[in-house]
Formats: sequence, structure tokens, C-alpha cells
Amino acid sequence: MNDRRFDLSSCSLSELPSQLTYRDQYDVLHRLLDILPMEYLKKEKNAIPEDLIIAIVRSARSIIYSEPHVLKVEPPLIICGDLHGQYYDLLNLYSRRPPYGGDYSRFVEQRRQLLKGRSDNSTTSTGAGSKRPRSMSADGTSSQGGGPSASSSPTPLTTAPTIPLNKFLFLGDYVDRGSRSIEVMVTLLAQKILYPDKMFLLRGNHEDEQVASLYGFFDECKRRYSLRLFKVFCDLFRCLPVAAVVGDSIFCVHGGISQDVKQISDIPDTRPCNVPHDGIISDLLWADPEVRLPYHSNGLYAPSPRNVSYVFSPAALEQFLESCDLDLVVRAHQVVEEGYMFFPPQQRKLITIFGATNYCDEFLNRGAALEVKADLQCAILTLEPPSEEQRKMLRALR
Ligand SMILES: [Mn+2]
Repeated sequence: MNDRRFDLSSCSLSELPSQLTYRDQYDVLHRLLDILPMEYLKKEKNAIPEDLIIAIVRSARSIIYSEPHVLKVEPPLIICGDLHGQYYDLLNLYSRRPPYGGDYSRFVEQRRQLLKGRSDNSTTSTGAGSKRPRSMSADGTSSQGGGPSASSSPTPLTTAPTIPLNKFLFLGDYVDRGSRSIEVMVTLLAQKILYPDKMFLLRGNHEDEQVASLYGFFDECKRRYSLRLFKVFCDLFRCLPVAAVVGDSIFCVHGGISQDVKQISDIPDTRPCNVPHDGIISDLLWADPEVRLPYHSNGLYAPSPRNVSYVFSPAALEQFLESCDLDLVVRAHQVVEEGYMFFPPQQRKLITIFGATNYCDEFLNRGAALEVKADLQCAILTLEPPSEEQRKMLRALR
């Protein structure tokens, strides 16, 4: 890409330059974020150039590795659980709560057209347009601005309201199971590069070379690109942070707590590392809450039926929160029918949230995200599973 006059505003996905330093460093990423959702809705898909993906992964890795292994994040923000390669769910979430980077209102419109004449249950009252922080970014596409109108007529730009953009914290398990892990990763990482203080990504137990070799991501990389790309992603996985503390009060992690963590500073920074088979990091990424522990246990922790790490009881959770001086644990890792679940149910000391709706095209579960307001008040955003028509559409897009 030596041609300095190369027109970024009209280039297709596969024509994108592969260097982030081309022209303005970030024009390529804005263009990528804008066209990727549209490309996804096409039957014949263009591919993102492999060298561009690699440049994105490496650039994001250096930012992520320079940040702490336990993040401190200030509210307001939105916390999201497992996506597992279900790019559609990420787009759906972003159309409800616009992130920094990318315009997801056009995706809603495009999807509506694709499903024209059919009822579309999950998108009523969405249509949220994102006010792009770089409203005149070099991609030059006519931003529709979105607007909250649920009708089919586009809202004139001049009346488009300013819809606030949102900071996000994702709890891991971006890859495996679903068929579009690469799109999920590329989107999140491009946003991390563009807005490092608006996007935070924790490590899930699937962000690991061994696990991702078995459950789909390795195959996706090899089928669509190369073994080399998989390895580059694994280098990034080794550097992801393992937990976050929001507003000094909410502990966020993929799996659960560890009996060896009495205070947050007990969590070791072992990056870059593979996910170990036991110990603190393994527990944070693998543990599950469990109301009823077996009789022979100590009432706090017992071996997990997953054969990795432990399950922990309400009493163990209580101890952890007390000794770390925290109020709430937000974690993901388990599919739950409503998209969220409290543990123990009456006490609300821990919440499980799961972002992939109709997980594996099998569970018909809802998805959910947790919105934490500036004053730490929490609200649950639920995401309906795709309707039957949408499921048909999604299968055709796979
Ligand atoms: Mn998991």
C-alpha cells in the first residue's frame, strides 16, 4: 500500500491496508469497525487482510501488557460476559449500548432490511445510533447518525440526539464454540487500541492455547487464515489481565474466587503465561459458585466437576468479600437461562452474566450485561435470544 492517495473511505474489507501507521494511524481501524458488521451480513464475505489482523493483535498486546494484571476501573461502565465467537451478540449489544469506535446503528438497519417483511422481536426500541467521537473521521462514509427512531424512515442527521458512548469491561471467553471468534477479537482489540481507557478485556479460561486448540478457535484460524494467526492470538492471550476491581467495591473475574486470595494483592502477576492447571490464576479463570457442597467438604471449597479448580460456597464468598473489603463479585463462565443469575439467590453477593444468547444455537437462553452507574448502582441489561427468523438468518451467515 504505497499509494498515499489510496481511498480509505471507499475501500472494501479485503482492500484495507495492513499497517496501522498508514496515513493517520487510526483511520484504518475506524474504517474496519464500520465495515465489518456490514460484511458479516453478506453471504459472500470479504476477508480482513491477515497482516492487518496481526498488526492489530500485536498493537493491542503491547497496550494490554503495559496495564496492570488486576485492573482498576472506574464507573460508569458496562460489564459483559462470555461471547464465544458469537459476533452477532456483540453487534446486538453495541446497537443497544454504543461503544467508542464503530457505528452500530447501521447494522440494525441492515439487519432489518435483511429480515424485511418478517417480524423482528429482539430489536424493538433499540436502533440506538452512536455519536462518533471522531464525527469527521477519514472514512468519509455517510454516517446515518442512527437516532432512536424505530420506524423505517431514517432520522435526519440534524435531529439525531447525542447518545452517550459507553465504557466496557468484558470478562473473557471471546473465542471458541461460535464461528466468528476472529470478528469478536478484532472488534474488541481495535476498540482497545483506539480508546484504551474505554475498553477493558479480562482473560477467560478459553483464552489459552491448549483450550482454544480444542474448542474451535484453532480450527477457525486455520480454516480462514493460518496456524500463524492462531499463535499470534495466543501471544496476546498470555498477557490479558485476570481480574478487575470496579470503584473499589466490585470484583470482576471470569470464573470465580480462590481460597488463596485473602486480599487482592495476593493475586500474582505471572504474565506472560499459559493458564496454569491449579493455583490462584486457575481458580480465577475456572471456579464456579455452588450452593450445595458435598458433605465431606470443608463447607467452603470442593473439587469442581469440571476437573479443574474448585466450586465455592456462599460462606466462602462471604469470607472473600469480607477479607478483601469488597461488596460484589461479577463473573461469567456459566450459561444461565435468563442471561444473569444471583448467588446465593436472595443475597445478591455475586452475579453471573453471560453474553451469548441462544448459546451454541442450542440453549435459547437470554443474554445479559451489567450496567454500573457512576454511583455504583447496578442495572441489568437483558438481551433477547434471536427469533426463529433471525436464527435462520444467522445459520445462513455462518
Ligand atoms: Mn469460561
